[in-house]
Amino acid sequence: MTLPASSRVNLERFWQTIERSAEIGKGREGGLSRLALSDADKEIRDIFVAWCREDGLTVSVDQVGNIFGRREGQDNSLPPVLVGSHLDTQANGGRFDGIVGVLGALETIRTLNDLGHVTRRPIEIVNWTNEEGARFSPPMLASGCFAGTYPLDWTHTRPSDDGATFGAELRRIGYLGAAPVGGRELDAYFELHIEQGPVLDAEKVQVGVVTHAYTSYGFLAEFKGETAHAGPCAMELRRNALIAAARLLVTVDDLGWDYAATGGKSTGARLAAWPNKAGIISDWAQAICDVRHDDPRAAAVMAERVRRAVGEAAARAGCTAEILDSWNWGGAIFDPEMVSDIRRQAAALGYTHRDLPSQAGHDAYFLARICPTAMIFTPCRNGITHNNNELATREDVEPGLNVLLHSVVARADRQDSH
Ligand code: HGY
Ligand code: MN
Ligand code: MN
Repeated sequence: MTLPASSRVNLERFWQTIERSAEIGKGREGGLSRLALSDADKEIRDIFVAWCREDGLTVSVDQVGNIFGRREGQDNSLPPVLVGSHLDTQANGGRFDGIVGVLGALETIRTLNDLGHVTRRPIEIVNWTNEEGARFSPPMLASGCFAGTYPLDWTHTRPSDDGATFGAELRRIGYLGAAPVGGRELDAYFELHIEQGPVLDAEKVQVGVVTHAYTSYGFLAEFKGETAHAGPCAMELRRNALIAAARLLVTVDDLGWDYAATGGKSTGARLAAWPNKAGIISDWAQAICDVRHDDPRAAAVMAERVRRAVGEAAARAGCTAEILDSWNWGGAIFDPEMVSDIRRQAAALGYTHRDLPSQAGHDAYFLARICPTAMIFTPCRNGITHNNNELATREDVEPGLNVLLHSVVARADRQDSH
């Protein structure tokens, strides 16, 4: 039995889940500050688990806190179709980034329950831990571990800048699950997400068909010097770690401007130093930065220039340097067949749609390493995001929700050999 083409999600029911989420971990007016594994993250996790159970899903939590809700299919020997995103936010985050994808997956389940439609393959919905990397570096930590990129033990040792570790915080909030992390077959992964760019909103296009991802390289660099008095210490004797980190970040910014004409980006994202006080030279500093480009070769050249700049900045400031952590994602990673079907579903549903790349990182980038994966974008106001003024309306998200519903079911019901 196929899903009636006239099937649609229940937009008001979805919007109620968005509004409930928006109450938990409030940040600046209109936004959220729901950092991974915080008390607020626990609160929304508990609500999400309760919703999953109310909707008849079997809930499991893995050893890095990823939450799965499983809906059985007609043939449960077949690998599941996975649908989801993340509920954690940036420190000054919005109410929609990641959240639309998790709650959109839940609404898909609820709509199938309303219709009494049992798909051929099982469907699982998922909330990935620490997508933002705002509390624990790197970003997409738990989906990366699920995809086999990051070892489990290493993942658990990730430190936060408030003195905790990822594993201890999982345990503290009761989400250190027993389920193995990854290592199981998935039929496909879908992620619905706000575009986090201005294109769909500016062109008044309803659905973004995500063709590929900007290639990104991220770095966490640590500098070590020596504390000394800001007055008597001669310039040639100074080993100022804060200056070394600052020099790196200025070089990274210049690099972004060098590539801006071809759409390249660079970000100096974090500078921490100690003691970082007046009158004394800091002997420790950390810097986080990243470079991104639509052309993988240009991105690789930018990354190489960052690696060189780490050593040059350290030498200029009389310090030593180490890249403690680096990450790389993006490229032509999405499944062409799934991308084509999303385009087909959008057209069949009568929505305006257009192809476009993703410039922000997403958990889908790691799922794409282990199974066929695709993303669907919905508009957000002027592309504002990672900002408490991030805004999407019911009208913005409804088309993407319905394309997600029909794309997921078409994939889960397909009658090919496996
Ligand atoms: O960095 C990123 O693009 C992701 O949203 N954390
Ligand atoms: Mn996101
Ligand atoms: Mn984000």
